Amino acid sequence: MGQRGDRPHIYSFGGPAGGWGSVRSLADILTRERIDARGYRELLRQNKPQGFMCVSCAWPKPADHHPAEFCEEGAKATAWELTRRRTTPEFFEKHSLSELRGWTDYDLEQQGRLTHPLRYDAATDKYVACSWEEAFDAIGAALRPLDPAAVAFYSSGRTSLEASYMYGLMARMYGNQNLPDSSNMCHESTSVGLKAALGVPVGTTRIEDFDKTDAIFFFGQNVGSNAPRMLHNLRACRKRGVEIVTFNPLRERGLERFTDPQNPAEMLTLTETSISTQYHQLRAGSDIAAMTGIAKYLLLWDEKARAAGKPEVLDHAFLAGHTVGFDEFADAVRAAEWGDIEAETGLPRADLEAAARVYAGAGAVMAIYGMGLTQHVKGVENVRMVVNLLLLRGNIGKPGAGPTPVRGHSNVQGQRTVGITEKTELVPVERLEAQYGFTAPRKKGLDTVGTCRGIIDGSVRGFVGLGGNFLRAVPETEAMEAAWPSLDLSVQIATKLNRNHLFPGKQAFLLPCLGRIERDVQASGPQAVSVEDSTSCIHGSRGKVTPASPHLLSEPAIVAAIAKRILPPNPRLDWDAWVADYSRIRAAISETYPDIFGDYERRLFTPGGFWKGNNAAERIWETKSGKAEFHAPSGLSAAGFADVPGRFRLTTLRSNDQFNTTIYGYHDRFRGVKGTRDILFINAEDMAEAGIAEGEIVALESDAGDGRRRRRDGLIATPYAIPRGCLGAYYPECNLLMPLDHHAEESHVPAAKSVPVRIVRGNRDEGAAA
Ligand SMILES: Nc1nc2c(c(=O)[nH]1)N[C@H]1C(S)=C(S)[C@@H](COP(=O)(O)OP(=O)(O)OC[C@H]3O[C@@H](n4cnc5c(=O)[nH]c(N)nc54)[C@H](O)[C@@H]3O)O[C@H]1N2
Ligand SMILES: Nc1nc2c(c(=O)[nH]1)N[C@H]1C(S)=C(S)[C@@H](COP(=O)(O)OP(=O)(O)OC[C@H]3O[C@@H](n4cnc5c(=O)[nH]c(N)nc54)[C@H](O)[C@@H]3O)O[C@H]1N2
Ligand SMILES: [Mo]
Repeated sequence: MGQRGDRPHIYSFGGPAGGWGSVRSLADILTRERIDARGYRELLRQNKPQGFMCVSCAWPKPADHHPAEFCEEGAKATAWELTRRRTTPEFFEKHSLSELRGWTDYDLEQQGRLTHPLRYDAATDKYVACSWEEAFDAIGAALRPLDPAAVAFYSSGRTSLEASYMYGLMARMYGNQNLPDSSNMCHESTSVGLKAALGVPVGTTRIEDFDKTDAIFFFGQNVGSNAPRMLHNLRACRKRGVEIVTFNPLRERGLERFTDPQNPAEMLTLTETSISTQYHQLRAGSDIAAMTGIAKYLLLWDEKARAAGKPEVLDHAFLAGHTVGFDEFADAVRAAEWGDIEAETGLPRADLEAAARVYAGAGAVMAIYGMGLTQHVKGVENVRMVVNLLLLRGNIGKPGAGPTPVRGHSNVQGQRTVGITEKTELVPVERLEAQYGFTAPRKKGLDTVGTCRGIIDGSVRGFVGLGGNFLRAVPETEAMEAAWPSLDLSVQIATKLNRNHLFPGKQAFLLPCLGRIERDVQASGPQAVSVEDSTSCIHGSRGKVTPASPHLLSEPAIVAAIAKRILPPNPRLDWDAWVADYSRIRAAISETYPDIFGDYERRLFTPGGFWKGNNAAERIWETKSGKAEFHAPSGLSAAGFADVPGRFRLTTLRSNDQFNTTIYGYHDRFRGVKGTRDILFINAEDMAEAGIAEGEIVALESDAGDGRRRRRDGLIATPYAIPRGCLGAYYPECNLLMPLDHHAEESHVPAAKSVPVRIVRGNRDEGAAA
């Protein structure tokens, strides 16, 4: 396995995604985390009815599941939670937070599961064990006098529907909608873009659509690392001859070839399925241009066909009956110049013609996408452009077709469903008010960028984090780390130690909670929770493993305890009764959201989940116009800054050996990187032009032109198949290069996929520009 300190090693990976490499990588991590037979048994319960739902990605869990419905990444996430390592109060006696701030993300989480509630002791700069009562009382005493507008309640998308509902309700009863969440850094561009275009904030497809599709267009999602179970669906598509057209600046192995690690025959014969039938390495941030090029051909071919009396290429009946804005969109597409499209994408127009041919020839098209589209200044326009493309041939609301955003965290989509949002219009406030007898706030709350701004300018005074690693995941790392200690209160509810925990507010608590795989026993007996996957299917999840420590509380129990300290007693809301029996929380959820969660309890363990429904999938458009809406893009680039000599578009990447800020190891197998994460992926011609030698250590500096110095040193220049003018480097280590203001318009998702930077050679002091 790739450990830091192994000699950094860059090699050319010749194998497929999955395959023996995946089995080996998994075996390594199971050994390192000291997983025994019990742990292996748990893996077999993963993503099965009555089992637990994987804590890794949000890909659907099918009803007709594989004998082992997990992947390398899901198994790593399970092992990470089941580890037998422990981070105890004795550990904190030995290490001050100043010392721990010198540790890597990997080393911090590698200490294992947190075992006791901890209070920060400023005198010794250490965490010390405290009782739950002491922690809750102090948190209540600190929060009550604060202006509710000055407190943020963050949550990461792993938290269950039950805990999320309680958390959002608590914030609103406390007096704010400051509910930033990981979605604000992720698929918020989808939630905003799809909602405006189609009236639903989520994808319209379901797992069955893979059986009916004729072609898949794949934008900016790294399936092999980040949603590997989807490879099974893609492989099945390829076996039926479905075309898969991929747009990605990097050659990602999972999008090229795949061997099913759970198929012994394939493993033994080393059979591979090639995944993409076309692979277009466009420049980062140029997807609008690429789709404009495709649309140009479609419009052209349609005009010719109609003139010649041949079958039309566009679905005019659908356009007339179901859409608005087509003419403006078509005008914008016709007006775009080929020279500009080629310059922006770096692709010859023949490539876009080939992609357009596949699109025009397919009866049903799915468009699958991820962070490569959402994390740009024009991230919402990227999403709208996907919709434009699909609408041209009626590819929404019919079998085998539709937008398919691949959500990140296992319940990130579900959190929105039950009220984790800063936006009043997304919550049934009147119903909440009637249900609980209070006046809910109407003022828009803080999202992630707003919370960061508030922490930096001092207007946010209190922060509660329900999971996640906020400080590490957000942009502008240095200013954020500098400002954090001025908070009056910071509370972190977590399973493992991470960097955010090392930056305490004036008062700080680190509260250890149960993970989803663990048995959660409350007054009425063992409890289940639920999550919503990327295709809007809701699944029950039951943990069975003995908790990592007898002192852990569940997330619902922790939220309830804080709620009781900060809210006046309410005869309509018995927090203790909810914690005693989670079916009461679900009953409350179904009262607030009867259309989605009717008969919740009975349907909880439906194989494959129960579907919450999707109007756009039935061609009911709940948009302003009542139709599906085209959107003419404002320009060809999504980057949000001009190309000038020496300025690069940096795209920040996940390795195959991490889950967001959790670093499992130092081996990015598919990209051939071992022993280090200090890599700068760069085009060989760009290296030659700048005179940079392979393996040379360089730095990146922010080139945002805002006068602020941001610099990342110590990157190993590594020639890679990436377009000229683009660079790749790992998240979260490069977040310090991201300006806080560099985010998607409308959705405010930090624009992590094209960050303006310059390469700097030489050591820190010389700083000679390349
Ligand atoms: N194992 C594992 N699984 C995960 C995660 C993890 O960290 N590890 N994270 C989870 C979370 S929260 C999320 S949101 C998802 C993230 O999963 P993804 O959506 O796959 O996100 P990224 O890994 O950031 O990479 C996105 C891909 O976009 C490409 N790309 C970059 N810029 C552009 C561009 O401008 N255009 C196009 N077309 N492509 C571009 C990159 O090369 C990369 O292949 O995965 C989830 N699942
Ligand atoms: N540059 C750059 N920045 C990015 C991205 C990028 O692509 N590039 N991606 C963005 C995206 S898509 C996302 S989603 C965010 C991720 O942001 P977050 O969701 O905030 O971060 P994670 O790394 O997933 O959080 C890991 C921590 O969660 C805690 N944890 C794990 N399981 C549990 C649990 O069951 N309960 C509780 N309470 N805590 C738990 C552990 O303590 C662990 O250390 O980062 C964003 N930041
Ligand atoms: Mo995410």
